[in-house]
Amino acid sequence: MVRKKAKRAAKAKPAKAKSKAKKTTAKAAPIDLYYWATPNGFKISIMLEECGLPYVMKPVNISKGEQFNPDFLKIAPNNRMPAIVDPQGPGGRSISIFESGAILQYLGRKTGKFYPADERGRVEVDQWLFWQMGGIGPMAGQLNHFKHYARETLPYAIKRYEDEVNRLYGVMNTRLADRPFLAGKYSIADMACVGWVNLWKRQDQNIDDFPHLKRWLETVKARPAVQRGMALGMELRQGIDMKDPKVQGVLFGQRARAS
Ligand SMILES: N[C@@H](CCC(=O)N[C@@H](CS)C(=O)NCC(=O)O)C(=O)O
Repeated sequence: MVRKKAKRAAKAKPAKAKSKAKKTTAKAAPIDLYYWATPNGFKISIMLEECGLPYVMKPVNISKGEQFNPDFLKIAPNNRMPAIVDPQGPGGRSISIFESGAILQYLGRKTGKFYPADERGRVEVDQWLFWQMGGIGPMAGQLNHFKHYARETLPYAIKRYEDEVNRLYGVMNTRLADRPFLAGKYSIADMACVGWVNLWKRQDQNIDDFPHLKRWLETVKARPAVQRGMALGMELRQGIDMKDPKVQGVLFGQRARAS
C-alpha cells in the first residue's frame, strides 16, 4: 500500500513539473499598440517598456487621417490614439482599450507594477493620473495649438493656456517638493506627465523656476525604459509638416461625422 502510494507520487511529480515548465516557456502573445509618437502615445510605450511586456507597434498616422479608419474606430471610437488590443485579456480573452489613462490603469492591474494594489496607494496615483488627463494634457495641448498651429494669432488664447500651464507646473513643483515622484513611488502618474513637461521650452516655460519639477523631469528621463518609450516611432514623424494645410485639414476643424 505504502509502496503503491510512493510509486504514484513518483509518477505524478514529473507530470506536474512538465506542466509548470510549459507555462513558463509559453510565450505571451504580444499586445498591439496603436500609436503615434506624441506625449499621449508615449504614456503607453513607456509603460510597456517599463513592464517588459511584449508588444507590436501599429502606427496610426494621425496626419494622414488613419485615426478615422473603420477598423481603428472599432477599437477607439473617439478617433484618437493610443489604444491597445491585449489578446490575453481578462478570462484569457482578447480585450481592446482606448483612452490612455484607462490603458495605464489596466496595464498596472494586469502586471501589478507601477500601480499599487492597496486602496490608499491607488488613490494617490489616481489623483495625479486624472490631474494629468484633465489638466496638464489638455491645457498644454491647447497651448500648443494656439501658439504653434493656429491660422490666426490669438494673444488672448495663447496667454490663457500659457498661464494655465504655468499654474499647473507650480502645482506639480509643490507636490514634488517633499517626495521623489507624484504619488511617492514612481508610478503610471509620472509616466503620464513626462511627455508633457518635457516640452517646457515649446510651452514658453522656464523649468528653472520649478526646481523640484526640474529634478523630477531629469530623474524620470534618465530611466532607460522612458528613453525607449519616448524614442518609439519618432522616425515615422520625420518630414511631416504640421503647418501643411493638408495635414491641418485632417487634424483641425473636426466635426461630428454621420454614422
Ligand atoms: N484623452 C485621449 C487623448 C488622445 C489624443 O488626443 N490623441 C491625439 C494625439 S496626441 C490624436 O490621436 N489625435 C488625432 C486627431 O486629432 O484626430 C487619451 O489620453 O488617450
